[in-house]
Amino acid sequence: MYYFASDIHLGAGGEAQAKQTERRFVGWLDDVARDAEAIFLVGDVFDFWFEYRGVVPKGFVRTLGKLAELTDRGVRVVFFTGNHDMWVGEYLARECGVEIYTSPQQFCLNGRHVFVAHGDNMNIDGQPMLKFLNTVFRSRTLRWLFSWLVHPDLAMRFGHWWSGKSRKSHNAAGGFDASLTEPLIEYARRYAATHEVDHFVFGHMHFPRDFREGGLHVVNLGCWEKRPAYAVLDASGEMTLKILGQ
Ligand SMILES: [Mn+2]
Repeated sequence: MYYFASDIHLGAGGEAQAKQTERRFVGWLDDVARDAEAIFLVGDVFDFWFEYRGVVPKGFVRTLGKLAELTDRGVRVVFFTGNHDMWVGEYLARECGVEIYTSPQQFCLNGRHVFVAHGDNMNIDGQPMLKFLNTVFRSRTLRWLFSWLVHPDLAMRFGHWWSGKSRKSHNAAGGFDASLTEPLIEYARRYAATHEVDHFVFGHMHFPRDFREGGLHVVNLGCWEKRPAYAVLDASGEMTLKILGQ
């Protein structure tokens, strides 16, 4: 079995909420690890992450320990960066043994072509400002400069402020409904016209949705702040979206 989850946003909300989310997530990792060939974490696992050469953010020890334990046992964990944790460096790969991807990928799993992407920056071609910001945020040089110029405590304070602001603006823009997922479905439609894909898996929109249209299958994973959801690809190659605890 292959499992997919995204947008856990560890560290978001108050301390109590953050703890509860982490406990649920680690419990889920334990559950699915029983029969998982691989676990795909499809971006925004952390609400904010910035890594210095010798310094990583405090917290998340249960998650980091669990990931290390699973990969030590031979469970493959595939970690996609999202827009909240795009500055993940080599620490998670070295210390926790996860495979890290920073861009969309296609995998062949149980005989099916599965396209996996966090889902941010998928349609930025006609949008110069977004494209520019994307280049700035992903620049290795700027990241290096930032890490030498900005004290870690200040970087964390900035990051949490930025992350909270981005989540709030998302909420204010009409909350979460199915229409949020339309741009990614449109992307999948266009992509599938020229590529062979059986299942698309996206995160980012914080709205769980299982969309089928003819041969097109697009799964949006939702987020873990309110109603955790995940997807599972079974041995027959079928993919299903599930709500945790149901
Ligand atoms: Mn997110």
